[in-house]
Amino acid sequence: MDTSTLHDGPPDRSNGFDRRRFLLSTAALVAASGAISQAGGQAPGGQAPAAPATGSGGAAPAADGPFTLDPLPYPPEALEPFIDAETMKIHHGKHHAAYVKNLNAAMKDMSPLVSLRMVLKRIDQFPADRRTALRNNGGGHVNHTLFWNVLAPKGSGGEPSKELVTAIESDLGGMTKFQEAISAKAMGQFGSGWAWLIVTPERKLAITSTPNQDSPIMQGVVEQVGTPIFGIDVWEHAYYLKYQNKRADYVKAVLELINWKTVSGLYAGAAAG
Ligand code: MN3
Repeated sequence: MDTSTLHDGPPDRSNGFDRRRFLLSTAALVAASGAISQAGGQAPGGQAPAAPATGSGGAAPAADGPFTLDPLPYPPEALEPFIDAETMKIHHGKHHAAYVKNLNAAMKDMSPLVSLRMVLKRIDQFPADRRTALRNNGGGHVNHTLFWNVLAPKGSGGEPSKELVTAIESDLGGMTKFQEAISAKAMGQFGSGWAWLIVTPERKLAITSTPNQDSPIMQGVVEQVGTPIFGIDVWEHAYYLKYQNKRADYVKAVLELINWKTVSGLYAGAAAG
């Protein structure tokens, strides 16, 4: 098990989001003793998990295999008017679900002790006939799991931690510069992809982007390796229904929805190594 980006701590259930459960599914311990499906059934501490977001795919297994599609951490309409419910339902219930289904197929017969994070980190070492499917669908799964959880309904995402504010100031030049830099990356990504806030191996914050479903954790694949703590999906499926070709308006809207509590927690974990 790769624990480089995990750290233990009390569950944070702000916004109905259980941080421990999220880390388990993001790190995607493949089958690791069924950790994902267990977490999906009952949150640690015996507290009932957040209600499934109806109509958005639920938590049902997408296919035979270790990966399941977790419900959205909020109802699909919760991000209105910035992101519309229909987009959220299709994005989560169809697009993310397809990544999970195809990921299960691509991981077939692989050791249940191999974590998805380790697979993605060493994606360049996998045989070509599996690499593409793992890269696209494994990346799609971890990227979207992060995305849902680093967003929160407007006004409920809290404030960045003191440590994160300090790092944003020292590494990125402050909050305004951060917003400008990630917006520029999101706008500059030609075609489908993601813009990211990452923690680099030197434990610095940086802004980067990846094409398609590549993740900054994919060594040997991406230009800048790091641990993503926030990302903006700039595939057209993320915004086209509401924003059509106006990607800039969508990017601006996403920046209104940052779940700073979650991003701060991810920063603390990544910065601690
Ligand atoms: Mn997407």
